[in-house]
Order: sequence, then C-alpha cells, then structure tokens
Amino acid sequence: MKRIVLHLDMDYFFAQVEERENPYLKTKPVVIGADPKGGKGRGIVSTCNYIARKFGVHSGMPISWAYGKCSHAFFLPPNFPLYEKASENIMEIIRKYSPIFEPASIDEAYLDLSFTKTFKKAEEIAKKIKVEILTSEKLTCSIGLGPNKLIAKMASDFQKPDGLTIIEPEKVLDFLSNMSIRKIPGIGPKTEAKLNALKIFKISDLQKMSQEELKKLLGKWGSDLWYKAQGVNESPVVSGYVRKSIGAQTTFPEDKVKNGEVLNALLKLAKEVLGDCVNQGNSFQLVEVTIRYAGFETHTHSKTLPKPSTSFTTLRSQALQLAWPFLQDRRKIRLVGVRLGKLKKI
Ligand code: DCP
Ligand code: CA
Ligand code: CA
Repeated sequence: MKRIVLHLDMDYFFAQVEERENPYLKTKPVVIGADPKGGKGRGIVSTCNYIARKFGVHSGMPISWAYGKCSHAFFLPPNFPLYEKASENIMEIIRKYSPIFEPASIDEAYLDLSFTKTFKKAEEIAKKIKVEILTSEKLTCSIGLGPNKLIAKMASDFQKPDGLTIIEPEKVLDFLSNMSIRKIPGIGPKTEAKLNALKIFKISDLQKMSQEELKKLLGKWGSDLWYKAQGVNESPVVSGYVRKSIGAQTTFPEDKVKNGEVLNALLKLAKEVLGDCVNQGNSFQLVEVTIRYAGFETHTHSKTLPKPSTSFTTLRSQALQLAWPFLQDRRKIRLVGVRLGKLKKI
C-alpha cells in the first residue's frame, strides 16, 4: 500500500521556548547551554536561535567559542522542566491526528497518515497541526510529508523555520539529487570527508553509483547508503508509545480574572481527566496543575500523593491546593491544565 508519513520537528526548540517566556529575547541572539556564565562558562551549546546562527553559533560547540562569535548574545542555562512540559503538550496535540504516532525525540515525532489516501488530505492535517501548536503553545514547527520516514524527515528539515514541505513519491529522486550528502541522516563530518575524497559531494553522485560499488567502498553501510540515496526506506512508524501521564488543558476564549470561573474550569478538567484515567484502568499518584497568565508566563506545580488513588475527592482537594497560590494576585489567566502522573494499572 502507498504510505504517507509526516515528520514534525520544532524550530530551535529550547531557544524558542525561552523566547516565548520572555518575548524581549525574540529580536536578540539567544544561546542555551549548561553553565553559561554570560558566555564565560565551560558548558556546551544545546541550541541557539536563528539570529545567533547567523553569527556561526551552533549546537555542540563550547559556550566559549559561541562567545567568541557572538559576545552580545543572551546566554541562558537550560530549563529542562519547561521544555519537557512544552514537549508533552505538543505530543498530545500531534497524537490526536493519527492512531499511528511515534515520538522520536523531545522535539520531533512521526505520524502515519496513510489512511488519508492522498497527499492533499495529509497536507490539510499538517496545516491544522501547525495552527494548533501555534495557537495553544505559541511555538512554530517544521513539517515534512513523504512516502516514508526518511523522506519525511529530510523534508521537515528542508524549509526551516516554520516550513511545510511535501514530497510526493514521483518527486523523491529530484528532491534528493541536488542536496549535499551531509543532509542524509547518519552522514556526519567524518563520512562526509571520506566520500568527498572520492569526489562524492551531492546525493546525485551517489545515485549514479551501483549498490555493488558503494558496498565495496563502505561495506554494509555502503548498501544502506545506496537505498537512502534512492529515497527508499521501509521502516514503519511504530506506535508502541506508552502513556506515562494523562492530562488536559483549556485556553479561555477571553482571559479570566474571576477565581470562581477558573476553578470551575479546573474541576471540569479534573473530572474529565480522571474519567479517562480510570477508563483506561489506571490509578494516579501525582497531580499536576498548570496555570498560564495572560502574558504567557506559565507555572506548573505538582504533588505526589502518599499512595495511588482513583478518588475524585482526593484529586479535587489536591488540584485546588495546587492552584490556589496562583489565584491570589488576581492576574488575568489565559489557560489552566490538569495532569495525572505516576499512573499504575488498577
Ligand atoms: N539539543 C541539545 N544538544 C545538541 C542538540 C540538541 O541539547 N547537541 C537539544 C536542544 C534543541 C533540541 O535538543 O533545542 C532539539 O534539537 P534539534 O536538533 O531539533 O535542534 P533545534 O530544535 O534547536 O533547531 P532546529 O530548528 O534546527 O531543529
Ligand atoms: Ca528541532
Ligand atoms: Ca529534532
């Protein structure tokens, strides 16, 4: 059967989340890495925004080199809980669009959309996903659609940031031919240098070679590479993803100041989420409440219970206790969320 695979990858993920939390950073170079000490620290760059990339900064380079290239950048330490939260919310959005869903890293996932039958319909889904992530998380991503995982992944990388690239089966060879061999997943700087020494620069140079020739040059990896250069990849999207938590959130049509309305929304969500949790045969031992203020400042607080529970009374009192501190200052609230974690089979 003809397959349609979607690959989604968030744009400059850690740095984009930091920009969302502090919009002042949007027009400045931003570098994220452990132990940054204003650029003088000894850590490694996790990622940076596209402004910093223009100065030659990239993931994996020492912070001190990044400072050499762009001393006026904002150097921030990573805030992993914040990125994990954003990642969880994004995955919850993506997974709704197909039963065959495979998260591939903190900021990327595959969906099998073969059931749509046409790339046109799959494209509509891709557009909806982009809009939903932008509206509810205020983050952009890049999506690729192709006849397999390899082409979908290369397509999502093709027009970053905020890209949508669709490669139908008959366009695969053309799409690949002009690209540098470095764009093939699995080809790093070492393999690139080795192949460049053999006068192989573009994927079209590989496409001209026979599988035997490449095998002689590079061993088994050579014949794998031959398939990649032809855009052939049979690996399925694997949906063995086990839920570790279950949650829901509501963005209010208008920002709310009235505590009563916020709490009502929170308890309604708690009821829904508990219903799903118990229907799936699970108890919970962790309750987490998220409050997002009008300016997008987001707070997530959680509490682990002494023992697993399935009780609404327990959930209700925990959720209220967790939410209460955020309702004291009467700031406008944009979104509330409830998540149950540490799930166990009842
Ligand atoms: N990451 C990291 N160290 C690396 C590479 C990545 O800590 N060497 C983290 C930070 C990234 C996140 O993983 O934000 C996702 O990695 P990507 O390779 O997808 O890169 P980005 O999302 O940052 O940028 P792009 O827009 O190129 O996808
Ligand atoms: Ca990314
Ligand atoms: Ca990624």
